Amino acid sequence: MMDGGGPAGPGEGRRRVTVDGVAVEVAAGATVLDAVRAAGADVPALCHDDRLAAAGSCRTCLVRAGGRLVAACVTPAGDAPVEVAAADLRQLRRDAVVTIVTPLPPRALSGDRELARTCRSLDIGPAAARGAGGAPRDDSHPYVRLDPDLCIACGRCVRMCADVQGTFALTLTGRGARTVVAPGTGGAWVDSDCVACGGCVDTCPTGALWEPGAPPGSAAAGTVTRTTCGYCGVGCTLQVRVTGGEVAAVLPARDGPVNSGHACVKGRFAYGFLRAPDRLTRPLLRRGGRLEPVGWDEAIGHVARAMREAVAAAGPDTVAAISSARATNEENYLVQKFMRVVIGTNNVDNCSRLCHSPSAAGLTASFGLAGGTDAFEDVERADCLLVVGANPAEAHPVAGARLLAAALRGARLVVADPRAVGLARYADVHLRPRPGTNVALFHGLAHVILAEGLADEDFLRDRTTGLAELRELLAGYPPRAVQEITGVPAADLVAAARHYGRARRPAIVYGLGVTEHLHGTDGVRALANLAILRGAVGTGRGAGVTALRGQNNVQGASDMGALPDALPGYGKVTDPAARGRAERVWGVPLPDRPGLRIPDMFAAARGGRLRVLWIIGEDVCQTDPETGRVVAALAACPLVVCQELFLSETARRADVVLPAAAWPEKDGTFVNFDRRVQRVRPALPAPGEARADFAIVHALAAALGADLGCRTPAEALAECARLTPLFAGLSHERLDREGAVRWPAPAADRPGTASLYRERFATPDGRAHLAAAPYLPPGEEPDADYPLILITGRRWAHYNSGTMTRRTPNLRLDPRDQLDVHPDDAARLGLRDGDEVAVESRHGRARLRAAVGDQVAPGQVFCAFHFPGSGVNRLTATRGDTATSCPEYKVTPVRVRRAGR
Ligand SMILES: Nc1nc2c(c(=O)[nH]1)N[C@H]1C(S)=C(S)[C@@H](COP(=O)(O)OP(=O)(O)OC[C@H]3O[C@@H](n4cnc5c(=O)[nH]c(N)nc54)[C@H](O)[C@@H]3O)O[C@H]1N2
Ligand SMILES: Nc1nc2c(c(=O)[nH]1)N[C@H]1C(S)=C(S)[C@@H](COP(=O)(O)OP(=O)(O)OC[C@H]3O[C@@H](n4cnc5c(=O)[nH]c(N)nc54)[C@H](O)[C@@H]3O)O[C@H]1N2
Ligand SMILES: [Mo]
Repeated sequence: MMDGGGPAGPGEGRRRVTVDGVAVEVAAGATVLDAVRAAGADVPALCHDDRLAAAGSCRTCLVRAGGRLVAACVTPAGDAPVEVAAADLRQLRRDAVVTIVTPLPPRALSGDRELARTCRSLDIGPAAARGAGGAPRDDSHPYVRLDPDLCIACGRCVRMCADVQGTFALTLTGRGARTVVAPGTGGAWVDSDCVACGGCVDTCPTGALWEPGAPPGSAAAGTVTRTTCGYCGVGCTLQVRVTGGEVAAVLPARDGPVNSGHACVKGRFAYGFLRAPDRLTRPLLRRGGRLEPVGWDEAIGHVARAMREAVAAAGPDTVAAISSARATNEENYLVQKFMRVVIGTNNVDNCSRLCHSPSAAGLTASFGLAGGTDAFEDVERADCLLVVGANPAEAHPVAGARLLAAALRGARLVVADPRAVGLARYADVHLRPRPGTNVALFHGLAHVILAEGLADEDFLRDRTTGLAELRELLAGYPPRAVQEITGVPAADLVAAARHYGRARRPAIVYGLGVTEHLHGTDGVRALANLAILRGAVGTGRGAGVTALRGQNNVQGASDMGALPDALPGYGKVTDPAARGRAERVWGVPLPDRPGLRIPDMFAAARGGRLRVLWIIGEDVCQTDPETGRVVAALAACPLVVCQELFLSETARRADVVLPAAAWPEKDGTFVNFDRRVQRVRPALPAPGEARADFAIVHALAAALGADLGCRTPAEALAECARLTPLFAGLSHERLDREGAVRWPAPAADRPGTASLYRERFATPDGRAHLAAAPYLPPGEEPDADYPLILITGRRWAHYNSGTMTRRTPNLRLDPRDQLDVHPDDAARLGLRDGDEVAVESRHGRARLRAAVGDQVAPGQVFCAFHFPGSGVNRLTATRGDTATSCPEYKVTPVRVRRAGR
């Protein structure tokens, strides 16, 4: 916050420094370089990047402070006056740059890179560069090119990789003036540990590292649009640069509230799908069994007619919609309003059903609201991180890198995951429970916390309920018993409980390894118990419980009421008061019976009770469980409408396909995993006749003679704000001004809420509720026929259905789905690395390639579901969480054999 300070001295926590006679104020802890820049003076600083700790190695930022010659980037700003412009200093800096430039070839000085600009500003001409060049370039990687001739060994790339990305893929090799960056593994860049976050490219001052879309020497032309990434729930702020109607580059915003100048292989590089040749650009209508291009009016008219007839013939509940967690808040708001107001049904759901619906249910029951309890900044400051059933190194790389950095700074790290995921390498304790046994594991941790007197008794007395019941239940979960159920050695369990229990500010971060189970909601609640026992939620003595939400707007889609039982802001459709609030704004009576959840929609279709199914941005035929039955449901439903970017597995089975705009083409907002509402802005137009989901919903309403109001996304968010206290203070105008606001945002003139529950919990009685749910086994156990447990999840280079990432050069980084098999199992099954394998479950079969390695435990296998050809979700079961129907994707007994035998 700015501080007026007063005339007498600098503001609190700030320092006053004179630079060449100009007085400037800098923050306490600032360097001389910060002061120089604040004064508008310019010195080169070729080994410096604000995102990194200062190195002070290149000597190009020499200035005088208090009469002494210092490197500005590593010298703390003190009271002494700073001299910059003096001729002798300029000469010293020039000499330092000339020394750096001398061994480089002359081309190093052309173009727009930091080194070339620096040379121009110091009147260093191309003749200063006397190197011959000629070292071989490395063009092996689709996104990162290395031209060693231009490397000045400043080490910025190496430090970005290590300190910001946490990957340690790069090193400096060679001697003296020939020292250059190289992959630490030796060999080609594409075979290295690089995860293509782009940090090295972004910081390189010379063009030694560059991305194919922006070669050194090219000027950064075009328009730049600031928006929010549309891949995962981290919510990175990106700058999209467009030239000639195409994306030329995507850079992470240095001031992005979540990412602070960092990105990952998806947000940063995987935009090629936007102009893929098979992008849908015209509506399609099935005629004589084939999908044929038609005009928008005909396509929309066809859908409207079918909806009208279905409602007239058999009532509004014969129509259902799956809204998209990839689409904006405003679009989700409009879809659910359409279903409730125009059709008159609550049959609307979103992908959260497959993902974090147990989080919404569990966190609401324990604490009162359906979001994570604390800000990610607070998680990063925790002194003990408990990372459970999440693989952020691959699924949320920007957050994962920050968690790793916190651990490397000294926070204790406990990882609970059956697999040796990326973070586990750095864990103080790695708990490897048998899949599906979380509830027992968490009860075991709670047992130790209580038994060793590590619980916060005052907090438990004053602000919680349920302790007596929990205490009684936990008596049955001593470490030995828990070892029996989970396979986790009792000593590890005790060690983990002590780390979490003794920390001053512990934090829990979790993912789908907690939710996608038969008892996922119980898992969330048992995990929340730990934070409650420790008083680490609602107190500032810890950063509570954070779910690493999945899709870019899965939090928002639910917040906006694209749920069969909840209105915008989570008021229940069964609650007359909540309905009344919406009815007053929307002007019609609303249906009061909860609608169908996604799996129930499919069951209704198979049973002949559904006439129109409208699927927006979800590839249910690939990503929902037991896809054979999903395909049957679509076949049984008289009209299936699919709103998509591509002819996905679902779209190609639809009767009407509506071409949609993608996130870089749209206007609106997303909500990220720590409840930040952030703006999404169009950087380029959608191709052909593709339209934003927002416009498509409006067109459909108009064809049914209805007007949904809210003509623009801004008006839609404004209307939502009028409807619900949680978002009352939100508007596009405010978000444009403030960047990001976290809900609850009760009023336009009050800040959003970073940490929840400081005064009271949002439960009816204002208390946190401990849950005493016993451990219950997963839905299926392995046996002699299906002896292995298949876990499914994510790989770093692809995103869910892969519809988008498979249409980018990410395909070269990961060309197919693989089945990870432990060496012991591979030996028993006679499998070698790279063998084609047939995988069978009690529900279906898939075909994959074996990857033998010990990331998985013996008796377990792992694969992703990013390629439709492998058919992974033919294996998984429809069965889901008893509270929310979230599928049990994480536990499927299978048998594996070499294919073709
Ligand atoms: N690259 C990439 N990033 C993504 C996505 C993607 O497809 N690709 N998808 C996005 C989406 S939609 C989501 S929801 C998130 C998901 O992000 P995550 O939740 O991190 O993803 P998963 O890999 O599905 O599962 C996490 C971990 O749960 C572990 N696990 C399985 N069973 C158990 C168990 O019984 N107990 C415990 N403790 N752990 C278990 C698995 O071994 C796995 O490592 O990622 C988002 N980000
Ligand atoms: N076996 C197994 N299966 C799983 C999981 C697992 O862990 N294991 N995880 C589950 C989870 S957590 C999730 S979230 C789901 C994800 O499953 P999906 O939601 O099906 O997957 P996505 O690839 O994220 O996106 C679906 C489609 O949305 C389209 N799309 C993208 N943006 C837009 C847009 O703005 N508008 C429109 N109309 N369409 C758009 C894309 O082209 C893509 O085809 O998968 C689930 N399936
Ligand atoms: Mo997800």
